[in-house]
Amino acid sequence: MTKQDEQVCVVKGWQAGPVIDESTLSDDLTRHFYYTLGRDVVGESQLYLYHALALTIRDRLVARCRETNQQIKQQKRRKTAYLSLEFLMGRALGNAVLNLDLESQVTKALQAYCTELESVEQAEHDAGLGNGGLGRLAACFLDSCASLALPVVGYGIRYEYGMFNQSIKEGNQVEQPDNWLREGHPWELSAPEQAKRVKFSGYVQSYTDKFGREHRQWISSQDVLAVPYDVPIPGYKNNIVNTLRLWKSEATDEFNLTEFNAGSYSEAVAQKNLAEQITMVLYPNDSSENGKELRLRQQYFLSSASIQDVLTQWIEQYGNDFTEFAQHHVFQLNDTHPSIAVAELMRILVDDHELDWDQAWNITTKTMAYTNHTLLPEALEKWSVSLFAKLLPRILEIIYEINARFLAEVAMHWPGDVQKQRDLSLIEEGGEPQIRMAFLAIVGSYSVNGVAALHTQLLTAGLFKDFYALWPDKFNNKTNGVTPRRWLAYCNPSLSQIISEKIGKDWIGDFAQIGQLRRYYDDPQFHIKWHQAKQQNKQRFVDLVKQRCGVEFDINMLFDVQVKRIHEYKRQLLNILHVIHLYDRIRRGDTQGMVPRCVLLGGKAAPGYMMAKKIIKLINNVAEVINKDPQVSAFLRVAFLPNYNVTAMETICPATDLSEQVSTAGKEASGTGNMKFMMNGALTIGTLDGANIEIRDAVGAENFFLFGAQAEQIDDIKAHYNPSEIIANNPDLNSVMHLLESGHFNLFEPGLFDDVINGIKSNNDPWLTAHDFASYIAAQRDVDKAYADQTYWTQMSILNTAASGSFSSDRTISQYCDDIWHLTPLDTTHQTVKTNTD
Ligand code: GPU
Repeated sequence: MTKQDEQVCVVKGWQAGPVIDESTLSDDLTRHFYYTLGRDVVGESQLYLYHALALTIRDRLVARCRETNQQIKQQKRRKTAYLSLEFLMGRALGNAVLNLDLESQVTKALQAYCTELESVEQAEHDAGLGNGGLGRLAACFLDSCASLALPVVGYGIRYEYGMFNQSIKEGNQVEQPDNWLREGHPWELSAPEQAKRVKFSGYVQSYTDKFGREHRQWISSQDVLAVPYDVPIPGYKNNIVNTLRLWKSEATDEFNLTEFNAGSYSEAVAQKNLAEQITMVLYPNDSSENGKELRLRQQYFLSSASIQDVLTQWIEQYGNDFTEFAQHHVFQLNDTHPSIAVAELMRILVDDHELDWDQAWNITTKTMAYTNHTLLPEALEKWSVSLFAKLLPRILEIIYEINARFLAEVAMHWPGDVQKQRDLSLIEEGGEPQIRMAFLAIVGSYSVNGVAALHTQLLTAGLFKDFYALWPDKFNNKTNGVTPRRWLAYCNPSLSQIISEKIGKDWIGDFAQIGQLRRYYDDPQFHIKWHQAKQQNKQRFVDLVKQRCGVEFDINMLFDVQVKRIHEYKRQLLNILHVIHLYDRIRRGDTQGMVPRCVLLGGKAAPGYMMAKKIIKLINNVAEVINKDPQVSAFLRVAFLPNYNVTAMETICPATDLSEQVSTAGKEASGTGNMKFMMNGALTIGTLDGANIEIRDAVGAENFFLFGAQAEQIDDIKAHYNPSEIIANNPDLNSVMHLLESGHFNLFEPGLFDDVINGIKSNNDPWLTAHDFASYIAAQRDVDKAYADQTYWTQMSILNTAASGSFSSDRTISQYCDDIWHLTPLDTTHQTVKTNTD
């Protein structure tokens, strides 16, 4: 090789220079289509074309990702590891095209195949590695971290099966497995050479080292291999590409071989299955725990592999000296699901690296930070001590030690108060002893945050008040947000276009600028465009509802939408009671002032949550009765959208007029769907719950339809709650209950909704449905009045979008960064692979 050849190698290689000539996107697409995938005909599904395009774009991501990582390493950057059992990513293609600014090039390249991006995108499966809000929040956060050039790595699980697919058979939810990897996942790159071993079972023994020091040792464990799969996370037009590292479980070789050599072939295979089971499926429970052993295995598997990964990288760079470790690392725990990481970091530092306890504890409590996402008691994780003893014997010992030292601190703070020690102990006694994971997370972290102002306030005044008394400075609020890239710029091109015509395009990267839109709230020309954009979006939505539900919606009617997980506290039931009330009015001929509406509900129920499934059935039965009544269809149409997911929301939120956020006050920690609707110009009908409160403050009370009991009133109301009396005194509700009780919606299935009816009528109804009915109906009447004046409605719609600036996850992440993480943004000008902005 000549000197000159060498030079060429370096320039073309990965160390310097623009690796990928941006003008060759077309060539790359064709190369991947013909050679990487070996295709020459574009099939009807365009699956291979999608794969070829994804690979073409991945090339561009990989180049930038390498540079981002190099910068982090070379500049010895402090960074955050975001640990989450869920990342609800949805599709990646459209988002990557937007963030890399490749739209015009992709459009051009696809012309050769006689197609367009919107059509090719349909071949991509949603990455549904999450249940709902918590998982989607993690996905929005990754987008914001990369867009703000922050060194943040997401750590999660590569579930073979994601969130189940929901279909509706005779009005009932049917679950089907989500085999999302079947046709391949072109975005990921595996790194088997970086696999980690995770221990399970076995036992602990003591040994004395040559200096006479006592140690504990976890031995005879059954190890499982954690193999990383990296998914690139592009920032918005800044050439930063972060990483989401997802772990897949595999059997270790020797663990198969022992059995195999002993002649037990089937046992060896069974063992392999056990190991591979760990990352087989996402648990489909939202805000509730089911205490299954496999779930605990998943939690430890993620926590251990991720902590090991960070420590391995540390040791490669700094050797065995951990004195500076806490200056360089933060672990953000997404709820308590990965909170076992607290004990795992202690174990590795103490057992494997022989730090003394105090040093290790100092490092742990300077690096761990915990986010709480719920106050619901059924979602507060507890694991039985006996399960820990069997599965994670050494971790249990460490938790006991953490607890002993913590309780000594409690005793100092509240001398002689034994009850306080019981209340705050990491171990709940009485019956089967349980480990309180939230307490472990609080004790082990330097920061504890809630996800909306009210939520944080309720946490510090209620559930965590003693911890708040002990460590007031640990607690802080970080109101959630959503990424304006996916949730406005990408999913609502027609609205984005007219926004950009007025205020320029910078709002996409700097969402505080959306406030400038306020200037146009009464500009008649702008109103016309705003309305046109909405009508276009409504047409897409109509097509979706027609195709998926067989129900005919009309773009000239008000679109009233509630899409989210089905849960009693979210009160889809209250919504359907209103629908029944409208139906009742129409049948009585009382349509005065009624605005024609299309009501859409959608969401999945946890497969074991019987009441939630019953509510789905009720919605479907009500919809069927209403939709086939010709007398009603001019005023009211109702549909339940099967398989609500991230991709469906991308069509739904741009088309919605009215966003239903009707949870019982104090129950919804924040909500994030509420923010997506607001950004897209929907008005909210809602309770004073979670982030609704902040949404209303931002947009002004006059642009928000408020109803219902307030959080601080709930206890009083419950103390003398008598729904029968409420029903008797409210003719509207009485009439609705009568329709329900007479079996009007279940003529051939008598008694089907008895549980639902009894729930509403129970003096112990925790959701206070009957209580809030009247004010909900009144607020819905206000909605009709407002919608009847389209100019007024459009004004309010514009003001909602204009006031949504602070609900960008960029704002949220900046606050995490300023108050908790203390990271400095990467240098985006140092990235040599540049985005082509032609
Ligand atoms: N949330 Br805990 C979930 O989606 N799943 C969970 O397991 C738990 C909480 C939600 C909250 O219900 C919702 O109010 C919040 O907006 C979201 O987390 C993100 O913080």
